[in-house]
Amino acid sequence: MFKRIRKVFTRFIEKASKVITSRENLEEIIEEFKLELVSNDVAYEAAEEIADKLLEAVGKGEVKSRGELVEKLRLIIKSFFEKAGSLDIFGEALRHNPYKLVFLGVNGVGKTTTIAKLAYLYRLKGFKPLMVAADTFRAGAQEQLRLHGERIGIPVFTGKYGSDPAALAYDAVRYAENRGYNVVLIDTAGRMHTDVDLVNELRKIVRVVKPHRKILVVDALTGNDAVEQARFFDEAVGVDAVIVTKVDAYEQGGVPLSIVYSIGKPVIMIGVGQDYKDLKEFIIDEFLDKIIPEK
Ligand SMILES: Nc1nc2c(ncn2[C@@H]2O[C@H](COP(=O)(O)OP(=O)(O)OP(=O)(O)O)[C@@H](O)[C@H]2O)c(=O)[nH]1
Ligand SMILES: [Mg+2]
Repeated sequence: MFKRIRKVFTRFIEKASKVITSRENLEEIIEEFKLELVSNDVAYEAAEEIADKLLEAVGKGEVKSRGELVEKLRLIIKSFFEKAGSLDIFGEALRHNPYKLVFLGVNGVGKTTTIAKLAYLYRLKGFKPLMVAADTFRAGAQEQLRLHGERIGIPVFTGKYGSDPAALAYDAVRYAENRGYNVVLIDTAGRMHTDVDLVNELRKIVRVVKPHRKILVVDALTGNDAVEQARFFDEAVGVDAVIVTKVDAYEQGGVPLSIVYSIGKPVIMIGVGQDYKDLKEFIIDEFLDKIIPEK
């Protein structure tokens, strides 16, 4: 997990701390660092801001030792995450009844699996979740969610293939209201994000269901594409928070940072495996500990 970006930080800190007082070749070292960040999925603008802020801090004499360099790097990156704020989807669920979440994302990123993991987590925390298979498009999608539901013992609201997903989702919310479900997790069809029909369909679901939050799911392994998807969905439908999946197999490391930087919305959870328990809260300091070596 995040091994490659950690190497980039480690190498940079080694090199830069040797010349931090003389500043000899420091600009070149920072330039090289910037390019290495970019090649590990850090969005170019984010890498540039890291480099610029670092140079500025050195120029002002704020960074004179390895320890100060490490600290400054952490602060710069942490500020990106803090700007995006946070979202507590468990705390919010206590205040709405039912709490409605719609999940967005292109095909294969892990939406359906993530919904099952999250429903599992909600139940562990004492909620009564309902999963909704509003993917009436892809063959097998309804069964797939139902199978997850059977395995974890959480009900799934299904409908007919080819039927209107917005109408299905609307019915599901009414059903949840009548049966005392307090969290409704709505799965949607994943297709190419450039698909106009999909975007219209998602907009309609959002219009009809009025979800409290729209959660985008992206696959870390797709790198820059995940960042592009985030930009696209945020503009087309609006995104409140992001869940990054397949982080267990992801070494580059830049995706969470780039998404937060690019759309200014928080990453709230990460998928770290294929089990139902493999969904973890994203904690900024833990992420920083993983990518930046100690002082
Ligand atoms: N290793 C790993 N695999 C994951 C993770 N999340 C999902 N997967 C796998 O990714 C594959 C696709 O997951 P789905 O949940 O079907 O993806 P989807 O976005 O619903 O796909 P569509 O319905 O086709 O749009 C499955 O094999 C999952 O087990 C994760 O965090 N780690
Ligand atoms: Mg799915």
